[in-house]
Amino acid sequence: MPSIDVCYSPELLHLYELKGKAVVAVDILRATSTMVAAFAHGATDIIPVMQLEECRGYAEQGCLTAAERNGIKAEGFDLGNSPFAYMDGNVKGRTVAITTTNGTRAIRMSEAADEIIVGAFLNLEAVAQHLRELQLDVLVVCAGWKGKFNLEDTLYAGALAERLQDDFTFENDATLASLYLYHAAKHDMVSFLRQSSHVQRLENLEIHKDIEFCLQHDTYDVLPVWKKDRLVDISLEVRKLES
Ligand code: 3SL
Repeated sequence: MPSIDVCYSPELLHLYELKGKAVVAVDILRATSTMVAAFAHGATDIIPVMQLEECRGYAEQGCLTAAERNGIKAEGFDLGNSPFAYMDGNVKGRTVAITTTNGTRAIRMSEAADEIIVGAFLNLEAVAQHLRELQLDVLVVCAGWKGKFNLEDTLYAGALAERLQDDFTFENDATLASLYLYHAAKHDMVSFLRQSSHVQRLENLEIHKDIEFCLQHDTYDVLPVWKKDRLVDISLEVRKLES
């Protein structure tokens, strides 16, 4: 049986072997939730980058550019990091280059893995089903906040562990702790997260509806996977093969 393990921060990645593994990169509030929403609303591919300047450069190649720092849309970019900004047909058929404080960093720091999948509660079952088929050991890489632990990404790791518990072994206590936290939180995640640092940060920016949206389970079946230098939605390929 393959295993599932959880890395609570990209700063801890040096403790893990990524080769031979599938990484699920997660930044529930809000980067990976927003990427999933962008694919669900027709984005063709997403280029996650670490630096603002690099991201800005993609405008010359005809990409939409998106940037967030400390929860706020960075000046001079087409889009910020709210999932609702990607829903009015504006990203359909477009490539989006995006940089965020933590989420895009977690993705790019995982490049040594055999596969990188973008996870969110919004596409939880699509990711779980893909991992059951892939049969690789899994490492959930939580984006955290500036190198530190956060609750919402840990809850996602617990939710994924719950979905996979019959088909995967738990590699260590990080997976168990995530699962126990998820059990404690899952019936009312909005309340459970009320005291958490990033929810408080976002509430100060008055984006409560983003928080509620990002905590919804199984809204979309998109499956963003890293291919060469960008993320693409491979659920489209799977659907083509099945039809
Ligand atoms: O840190 C990140 O990558 C962002 O998702 C943070 S925020 O939700 O846009 O504040």
